[in-house]
Amino acid sequence: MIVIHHLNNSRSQRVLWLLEELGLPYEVKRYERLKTMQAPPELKAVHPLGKSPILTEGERTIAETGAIVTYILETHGAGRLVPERGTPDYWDYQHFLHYAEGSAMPPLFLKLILSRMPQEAPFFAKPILKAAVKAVNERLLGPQLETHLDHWDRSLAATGWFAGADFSAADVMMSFPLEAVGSRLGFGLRSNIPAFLARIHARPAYREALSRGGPYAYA
Ligand SMILES: N[C@@H](CCC(=O)N[C@@H](CS)C(=O)NCC(=O)O)C(=O)O
Repeated sequence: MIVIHHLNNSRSQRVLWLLEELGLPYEVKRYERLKTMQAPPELKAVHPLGKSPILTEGERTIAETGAIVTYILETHGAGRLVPERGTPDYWDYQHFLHYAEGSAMPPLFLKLILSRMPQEAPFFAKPILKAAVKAVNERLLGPQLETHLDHWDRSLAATGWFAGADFSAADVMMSFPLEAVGSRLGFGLRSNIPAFLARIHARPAYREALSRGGPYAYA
């Protein structure tokens, strides 16, 4: 049996959604974030990195969402939710499968961490930190995020999906960065992104995954 070690309000929600889309049986083992937002230490007993998601099945333990998604598709997917190998859609699929965590999430995570720093600093350091965070946002993260958002919007323009004419696991992987931006920052005038989110949030498998995963602030 596939077991997903799932942290509340986290990117792990995507894995539950993928399993629902494929109609596969699975168990969810839920973990609650600490006040610091970190994962509880019990997750380190499952995998040394102690982050969610983690998949276990029999003797196998896999961490890292992209690897988990690939494992599920290759061992239980029977070719579903992956474009035909070698086609342009397949390479778009590969791009988004890796890009979601490799390139889209790091600036979002950095922005979140930096936004918290002034609040948590002693009062005398707050003004300096605020100015430093503002400068990093204006010079580095802001322009980078604009480039990412344009890439998402343009990629969705033709079909409404990230890899070809059909819904695929690339859409599942990309859901979290889009939801994270949607919940904190917004998309400006880029209409293809909110349309994509509305479409995935209406899918029965997405709704079912929410009921299995518990609280999720991004949907
Ligand atoms: N790139 C990794 C990121 C894993 C990750 O950072 N997961 C977060 C959940 S959103 C987590 O466990 N955070 C708690 C912590 O870092 O202690 C993946 O996609 O699996």
